[in-house]
Amino acid sequence: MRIFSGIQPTGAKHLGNYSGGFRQYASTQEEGEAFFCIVDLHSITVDFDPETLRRSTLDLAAMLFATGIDPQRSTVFVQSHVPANPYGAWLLSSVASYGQLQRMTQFKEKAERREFVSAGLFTYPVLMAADVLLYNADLVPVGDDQRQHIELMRDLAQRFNARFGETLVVPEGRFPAEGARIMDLQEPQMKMSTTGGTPQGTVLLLDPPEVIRKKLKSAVTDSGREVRHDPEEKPGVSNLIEILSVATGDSFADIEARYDAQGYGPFKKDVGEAVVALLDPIRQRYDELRADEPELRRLLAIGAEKARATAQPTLESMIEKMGFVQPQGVVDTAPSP
Ligand code: AQP
Repeated sequence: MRIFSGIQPTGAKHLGNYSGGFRQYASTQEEGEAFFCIVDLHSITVDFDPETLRRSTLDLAAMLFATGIDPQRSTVFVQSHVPANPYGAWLLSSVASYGQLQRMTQFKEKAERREFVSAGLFTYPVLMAADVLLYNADLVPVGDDQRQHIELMRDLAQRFNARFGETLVVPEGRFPAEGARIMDLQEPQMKMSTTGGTPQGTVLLLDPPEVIRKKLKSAVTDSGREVRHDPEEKPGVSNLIEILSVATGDSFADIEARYDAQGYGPFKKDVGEAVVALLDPIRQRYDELRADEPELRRLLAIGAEKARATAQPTLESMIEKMGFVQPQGVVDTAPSP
């Protein structure tokens, strides 16, 4: 089985990214041949700073390895190192409709929040589709916020195949049973997010333990004292139950039973400690890995080579089926005497 997922080197990664992204990458890599892509071309669809992008691309590589991706087993690469990806996106844009892209909720939400809405932000899901489809991926581990984009890429693959002949594998999304959508601790109606969340409500993977404890302690809870998973009635408490479940592996029922009638104070304290216990070793591994930049670059170069070799045949097949003429014969490029 082929597994593919991408993650943006935008901003500091948070507990939601861990739950829907990193955690799933580490577990799904056991199930087949996995590719994890640092999608830097996606990062330029919103306001960005080139120097920060350079730095955070390597930060993210270190975080992927720190959260358990094994470079011997899986391929980690940077999207811009593989020109086939944006090339494939252009080809796929011929089967993506304007109306369909307009309906993407992530686009609508992000567009609403900014004055300058780049064309890239609009066509982003087509690039995401190319990322996955060029690698013939069967499985795409992602968080809940990516459901619509997964549906779109499945649609594009099917439409391409119907129009030009069987070429692309139609992938399936894999969403975690718990923690598929971690919410902001201060505004639990909103997902925890890099660009749209509150600073106090967003637990960063590199936050020091005392900051994590403080953020969890001041998390918004709901009326009553009951620790019960009910996202409609109790969004704040339900989110904390999900977080505790992600951090410890305990079921919702076990958590509910344990804190029954104890009230929110001890519960929030334990969630804070569980998140510290989860993230502390990750932060330490991250610090070690991030300090060795030549090694990170070496691993990314190996990843890029494997990724190029995997994506190229699919791209060539798309090019061929779409009727583009390929150059033939030997072109003499030697300078004249
Ligand atoms: N709150 C979340 N709960 C669970 N999973 C989440 N993911 C993101 N937020 C949550 C998952 O993290 C993976 C990598 O996401 P990304 O960094 O590439 O960007 P994103 O999905 O746009 O999420 P962000 O980090 O919050 O950024 P913005 O603010 O730009 O929306 C994905 O699998 C995603 O589902």
